Amino acid sequence: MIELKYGASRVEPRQDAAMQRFRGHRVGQFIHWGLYSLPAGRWEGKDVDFAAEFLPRVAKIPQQRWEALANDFTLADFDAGQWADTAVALGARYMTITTKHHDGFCLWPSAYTDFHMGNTPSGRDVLAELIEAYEARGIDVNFYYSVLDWRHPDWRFTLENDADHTAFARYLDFAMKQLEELAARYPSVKGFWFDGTWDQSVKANGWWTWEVERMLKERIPGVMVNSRLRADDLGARHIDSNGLLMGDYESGYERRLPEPWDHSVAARDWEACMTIPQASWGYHQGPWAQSTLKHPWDVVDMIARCTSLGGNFLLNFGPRGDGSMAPAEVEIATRVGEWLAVNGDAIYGCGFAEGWDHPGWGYFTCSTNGDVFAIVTRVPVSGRIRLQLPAGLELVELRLLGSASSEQPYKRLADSLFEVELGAALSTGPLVFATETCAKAGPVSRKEPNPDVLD
Ligand code: JFZ
Repeated sequence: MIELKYGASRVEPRQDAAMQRFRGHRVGQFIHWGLYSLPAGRWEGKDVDFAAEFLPRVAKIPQQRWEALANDFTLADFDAGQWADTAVALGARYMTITTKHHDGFCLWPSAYTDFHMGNTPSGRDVLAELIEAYEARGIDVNFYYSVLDWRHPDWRFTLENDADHTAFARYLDFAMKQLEELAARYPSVKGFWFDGTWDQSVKANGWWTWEVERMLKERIPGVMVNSRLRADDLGARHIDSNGLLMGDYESGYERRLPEPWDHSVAARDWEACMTIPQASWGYHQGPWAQSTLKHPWDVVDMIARCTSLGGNFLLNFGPRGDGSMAPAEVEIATRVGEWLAVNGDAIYGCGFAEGWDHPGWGYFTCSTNGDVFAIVTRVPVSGRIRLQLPAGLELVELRLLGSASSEQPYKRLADSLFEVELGAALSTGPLVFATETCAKAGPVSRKEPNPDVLD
């Protein structure tokens, strides 16, 4: 073990009530909203086929012209209740909103900059409105905060000389004050999701990331902090130089998920975040983004995969510049949420099913009571799946969630191998079977198929 002052603060995952609540959520709504939502990937009549929130950099927009967008951020169609309804429709249990993205614009009236929502025509405190609307519906709110800041004069990507060190020390002080401000103004926030911490300047100041985590936890008991905030004494990020997770959950999975058979990830808490279009977080109006929207069943597959490996899934929404949600995203949220309304027993509060080998046709998940669910997202061309039970278990019943008939026909192929005919139910999307099993009586033996259970 290397002696670290600013490494991980624990060896084992957190088990307090706030952590268990977060872990049980499994489905969250990410929201990227800011000035970039107004041009939405188009500048001077031309589509810029890159993530919409990167527009000022990619299109090299002069700073003054970017800042002038604040005058057009009128919130004509912004209704926090409607956003929260979208989260309810999705079946999300938490929401994470960009309080400040890389362009430095703040969604709250910060005392430490003029570049904020309070100086836009409406002057509304949208974070307060959102917290009220989401919490009224029982949905936790978390804050995304970009440490990287393209606008602040003291931001540095690298620290090359004394002047850089002095400026960047001022920057870290500014960001700390903003975070103290957010914690003081919105004390019911459940977590902070840090971003923009990958530059050498931040890695050289691991102490600051440690100090931010400590400060937030002191002020907001139970608060969650993602691993992306953190760097240790030696500049190692997410995982410290001793191999231990920093922060409360690992947040490195972005627009990619762990391999479905990689059970090793279940040893830690983690969260994956995902865009609805191929690659834009902010709303992008062009065909580059709009022709790549994911199908709701693809989203269900990802939710099931994350749950089966003990992780949360944070699905991103990019509301438009006028404050309205994009209808195509609301539609996808609704379809996913309808599936969760029927099949949520296999997702919420569930995790890795120990002993159940990854099946090619989908995933196994396990509730805290030990109930195991089989989620079928990749249907074999035969229309049948093979269900392999862990050694020592006997199948008592298979129940299709959302189905009127209480039992699903299956037949035994070998001792603990069963075949299930999926049949007509398939047309309704990914199927979920609740399995009921019991321990086999006597020593585990390889029996011949029992003719009584064959159809
Ligand atoms: C960052 C942002 O740049 C982006 O705009 C968005 O907010 C997203 C959630 O986070 O983008 C990243 C961050 C990390 C990786 C890739 C893109 N990564 O670790 O591979």
